[in-house]
Amino acid sequence: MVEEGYPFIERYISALGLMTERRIRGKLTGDLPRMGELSQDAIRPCFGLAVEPSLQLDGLADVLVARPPRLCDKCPHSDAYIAIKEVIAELGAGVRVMGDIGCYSLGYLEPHQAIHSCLCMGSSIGMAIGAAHAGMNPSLCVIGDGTFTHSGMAPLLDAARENSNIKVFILDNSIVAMTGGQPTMATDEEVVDLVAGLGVSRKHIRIVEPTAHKKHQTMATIREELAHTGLSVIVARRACVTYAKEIKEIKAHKLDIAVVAA
Ligand SMILES: Cc1ncc(C[n+]2csc(CCOP(=O)(O)OP(=O)(O)O)c2C)c(N)n1
Ligand code: SF4
Repeated sequence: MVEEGYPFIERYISALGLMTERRIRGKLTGDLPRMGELSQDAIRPCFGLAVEPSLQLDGLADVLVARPPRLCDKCPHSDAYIAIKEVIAELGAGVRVMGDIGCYSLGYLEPHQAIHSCLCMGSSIGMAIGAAHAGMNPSLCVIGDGTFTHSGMAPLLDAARENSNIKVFILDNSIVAMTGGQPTMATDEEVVDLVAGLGVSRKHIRIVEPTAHKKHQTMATIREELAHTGLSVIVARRACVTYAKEIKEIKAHKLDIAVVAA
């Protein structure tokens, strides 16, 4: 039984009593690893096949230099992180930014090293609320438009109800980029309306355009909201460059639906 993820089917089959006869082998029997990728090398021994020696070429390591994954060139998240980091640097050491899951999680790595946590979808806002309760000031977090509409709205409602002293950056790139460019549930003004609908004061919902050209404007907006004691949402709005074509198509399709509905 070669099953990705949790040994779900294997467990149900074992509940039928088949596993006691050892007819089925898999993760529960320890024949396959429970963690990591189900690579050919992990599976081959189950069929009595030897693991093939990995490719070793003299001097290969000099040519293929290992490097961590990184944001695409011209990614809007890069410009958002540059502005956020420059403002944070003005505040001195020790400022932490709660991160979330999406392309922008790569902001944890070099060259940005701009976020300091990454737990699960939607966790950044709740973590920032908790940190603010524990006395962290400023308490900052970043979340993508896809993740915000997936599981970030409930904690933002919480933050709005108690006017938590946190600064939430919604990185609205108009797409769910990390998982392959699926349509996002809300972008542009829809995000703003959602945020306002959850109870965040429109005065403290700010829109910035993360580009190198507008960096100083973005930084000024961040500084203004840092001076406010209470909840602020700063929407960094700029479309993902890699999925530009798909975003155009999705927006045109949405417009068609709106026209038909009207
Ligand atoms: C509970 C859960 N469901 C799905 C995923 C897969 N996943 C990883 S990132 C992501 C969304 C990223 O979209 P967005 O927040 O818009 O960020 P972007 O990648 O566009 O920067 C999803 C659905 C996950 N990590 N956890
Ligand atoms: S796919 Fe889009 S959001 Fe993701 S790193 Fe590339 S440009 Fe940035």
